Amino acid sequence: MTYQLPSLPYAYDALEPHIDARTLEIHHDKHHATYLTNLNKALESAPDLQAKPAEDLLKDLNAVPESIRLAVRNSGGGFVNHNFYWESMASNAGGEPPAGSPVAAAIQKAFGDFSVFKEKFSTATVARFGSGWGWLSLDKQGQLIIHSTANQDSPLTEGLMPLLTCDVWEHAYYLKYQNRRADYVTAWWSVVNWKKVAERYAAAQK
Ligand code: MN3
Repeated sequence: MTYQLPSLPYAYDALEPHIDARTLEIHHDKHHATYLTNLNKALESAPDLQAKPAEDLLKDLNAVPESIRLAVRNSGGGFVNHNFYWESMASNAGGEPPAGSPVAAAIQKAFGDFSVFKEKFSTATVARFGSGWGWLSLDKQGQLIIHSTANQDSPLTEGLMPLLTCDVWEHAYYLKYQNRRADYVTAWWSVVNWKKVAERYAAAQK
């Protein structure tokens, strides 16, 4: 069994005008698809690993043979991170977490005001040098943290539980925003799927 490319959970133009249809189409159909192809190729030599959820490979990269470990880290990370990114967004979304939800309370407790959280997340994400991702995750103690990863590295590899992500590879924004990464991140807040983040947070509490 090889891994399959999930369909986008919405139409290409669903995140307009914040994320344009052309960018979303190329990002999903070409970039995401290539990570998947390369992950499946890498695992041809380790068919027993294909039975595991791809997330599990990233949680324990040491269990992956050394000859394909870097390929799994990069292409497996690219596959899993993009699945997570698509679901972190939705049309008619953005705003703040559902009022009274546990995740809203946790953000307030960890960062103070929601606007402070937003500013810290944006700063950390925009500042990621080169290509990578901005994250809101739970650490091993169950505390909310804002961090970023390089390339296609996954928080799962660091023992963290991701709740929300923003892709800041240039392919995520260059057609519409060119070099203006900060403008893309500002626009991205308008499509954050807080309902999904709340679900992930609730699932992590069990
Ligand atoms: Mn990407």
